[in-house]
Amino acid sequence: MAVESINIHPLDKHLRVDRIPTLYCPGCGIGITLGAMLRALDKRINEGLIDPNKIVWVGGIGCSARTVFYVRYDAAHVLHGRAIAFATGVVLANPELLVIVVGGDGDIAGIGGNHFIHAARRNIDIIVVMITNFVYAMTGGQVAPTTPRGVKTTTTPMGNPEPPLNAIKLVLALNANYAARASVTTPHYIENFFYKALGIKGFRFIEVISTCPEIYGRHIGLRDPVEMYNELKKRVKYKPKPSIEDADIDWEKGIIIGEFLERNNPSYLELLRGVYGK
Ligand SMILES: Cc1ncc(C[n+]2csc(CCOP(=O)(O)OP(=O)(O)O)c2C)c(N)n1
Repeated sequence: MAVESINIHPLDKHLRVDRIPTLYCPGCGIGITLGAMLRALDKRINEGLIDPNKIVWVGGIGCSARTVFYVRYDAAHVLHGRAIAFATGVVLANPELLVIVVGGDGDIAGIGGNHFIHAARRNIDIIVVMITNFVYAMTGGQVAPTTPRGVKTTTTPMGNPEPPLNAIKLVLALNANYAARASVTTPHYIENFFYKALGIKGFRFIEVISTCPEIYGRHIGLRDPVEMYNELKKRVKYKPKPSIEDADIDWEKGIIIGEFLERNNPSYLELLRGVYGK
């Protein structure tokens, strides 16, 4: 085998390999997430369902959002919290594009929360993958809207007094077409759900529960990458048809993953065409 072929990974064609190694910490789950997403995308491209020249990735600011920096596609690295707003503009300007947003729980559900709500309400034709690590990782571990109660972070040194926001429950209350949750300990579900989302119109949301030993793990006493991965793995349970109550995230009781919502409401582009008649 020629030396060059040994160094070619099957996903290299989707990646800006010149930008690798990434900035991610050892044990971070973001690479697992991106790998699973790219495997699903690869399948859809090979099936002829998606034109690789018509894909746009959009990320705000944060470790998770930075994935868009590594993909060999048109990509926009925009203001913190504004990825969904930017993605909405992209798809309205050119409805032929497949627009994928990747971001952290702070980016999507915190500072970008209003865009998130209204994109789901309007059923905007984008896919949003939110990587939940329960903290603002890139800036050093401040409390996020998803941080569980009681957890000590750099900005809640006495323990977080606030109840967390549940992004799946929020999406279920709105007009989106798809909502699923996976975990970096179950990459095949990330791949399956993203593959499914790639074949649906309207607003599609996937939450990926991630390990973050360097920042979140430090706060909860799981600083070791293997230990944090194994502790998360123990708690994650797949359920075929999870209910809205199953969406609760409780580290002690376990975290249910699965497809919480799948429907075929008219997407925003379809609603617009209905009004403009084209
Ligand atoms: C308008 C604005 N406010 C704050 C920041 C600082 N900032 C950068 S990333 C970030 C949070 C990152 O957390 P999250 O979105 O959850 O992503 P993660 O790094 O955890 O993947 C913050 C507050 C910024 N860049 N811009």
